[in-house]
Amino acid sequence: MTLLADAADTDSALARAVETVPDDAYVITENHVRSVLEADGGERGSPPAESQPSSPADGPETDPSVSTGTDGQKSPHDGVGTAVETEGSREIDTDQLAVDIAGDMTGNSTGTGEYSDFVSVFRDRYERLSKTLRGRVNHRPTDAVESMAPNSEAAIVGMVSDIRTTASGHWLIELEDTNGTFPTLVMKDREMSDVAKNLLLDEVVAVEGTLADDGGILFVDTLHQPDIPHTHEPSTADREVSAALISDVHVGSQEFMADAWHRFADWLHTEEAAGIEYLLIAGDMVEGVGVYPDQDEELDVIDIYDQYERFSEYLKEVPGDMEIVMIPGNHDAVRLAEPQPAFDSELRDIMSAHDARFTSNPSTVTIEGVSVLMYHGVSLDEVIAELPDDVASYDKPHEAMYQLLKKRHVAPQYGGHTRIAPEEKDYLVIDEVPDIFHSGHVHKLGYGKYHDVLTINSGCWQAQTDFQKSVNIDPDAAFAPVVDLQTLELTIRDFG
Ligand code: D5M
Ligand code: FE
Ligand code: ZN
Repeated sequence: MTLLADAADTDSALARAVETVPDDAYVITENHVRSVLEADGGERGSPPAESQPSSPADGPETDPSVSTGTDGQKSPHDGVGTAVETEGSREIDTDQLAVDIAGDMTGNSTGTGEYSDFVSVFRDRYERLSKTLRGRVNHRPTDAVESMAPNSEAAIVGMVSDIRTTASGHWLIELEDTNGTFPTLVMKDREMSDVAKNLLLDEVVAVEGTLADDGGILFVDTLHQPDIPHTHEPSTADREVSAALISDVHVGSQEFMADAWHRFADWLHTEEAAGIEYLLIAGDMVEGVGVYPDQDEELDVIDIYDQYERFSEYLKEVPGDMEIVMIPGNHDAVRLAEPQPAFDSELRDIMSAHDARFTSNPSTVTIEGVSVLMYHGVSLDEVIAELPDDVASYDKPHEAMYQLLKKRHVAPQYGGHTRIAPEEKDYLVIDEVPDIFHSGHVHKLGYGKYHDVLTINSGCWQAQTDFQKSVNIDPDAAFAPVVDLQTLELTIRDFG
């Protein structure tokens, strides 16, 4: 209505809009009107240069409160509803695009939830994580340690099966391997108590120490996590190309920030963004239904498939030649338990416009030689809840991600808040050191480097919900972290 009212000749614009609608349409949409107005030469439009966001923030240090775009301007996204948007001042040589995906478990789910599945997934986790630890200590199986002489030196590689503090503040950690369990004690004033306080159940560690006088407990001298070696040297692209890393779009929520999204998509069409050939989306494309209690009161689109249709329309605003990779999150219409398989064929069909790639959560996506571990991030809530504030907090979500890197596992703890499906193989183990670790979920922007792994939590595109207000979560919305794949330099663009 607004578009029609503002048109130079409202009556004729209306008449032509009615003419253009297909015979099977019941309503005249914004798109029909826009196509008519555009055919008129864009009466409401501005010269292309001005339709770009005025000046998104240049970098992390820049004031993020930069205004971008102006309502009502003609923009490349005005043709939504049909094909992907390809016009704009940029063009990608699609022959040069290089994507390789590892760790996709879609179609390989074997778990039935039986006891035997838990045995095999734990065995696999233990085997793969202990491999990196075995070289660092001269370990013995727990049953062999049991029969060692009192006061001897011993080492164990095991999964944390119990952890508690004693009355005097020491850490009592029970370790489990494939042969049994053995109790160990980390003294509170020892250096490694810093590691002990950051341990979670079910992660795999190595300890070295001395057996007690009665041989029944190991006093720990050194405690190792699998961790990221300091020697890790990230790979870089051999041409000038960048990737935008986003997550938590939440289309279908009343709080989805459509205007900010339009500004982002418009900006991607500009010369300034010409090098951004990849878009990685780390889950929560849509708001979903029934994810949290009372969520329906804040839904803008009630049907889950309609939400994906709507998401797909927004995605079409992004340049058609960009390479897009998507993993699901906890609001998406795939199983909640991790690893989450990729979107099924029905959802892929809805989101098919860009020929995007769909892979499981988590997955390792290598673009132009740079490996990106994409993980939605549900376990971060648990890491933040369980570990001390100074190592993991919502204000510094990237530091909570560092903890996952140290544990070499994206969701170590079973039976807690994060739902984990036992599979034959533990897809949640971080086998290879990634060059970039990309998560979302907590709706907070945070980034940093841990042993040269660029770690990014990409915030969200959803303004504060009632729930978030009630628990004082202040989301970082409408930021787009952009990584230069040749230098691994990060720039944060603000479209809010
Ligand atoms: O969750 C975004 C963030 O907010 C994540 O840290 C969980 C938290 N959150 C949001 N809504 C709820 C409810 N209702 N209960 C508990 N925690 C919540 P996301 O799942 O990405 O929307
Ligand atoms: Fe989310
Ligand atoms: Zn989420």
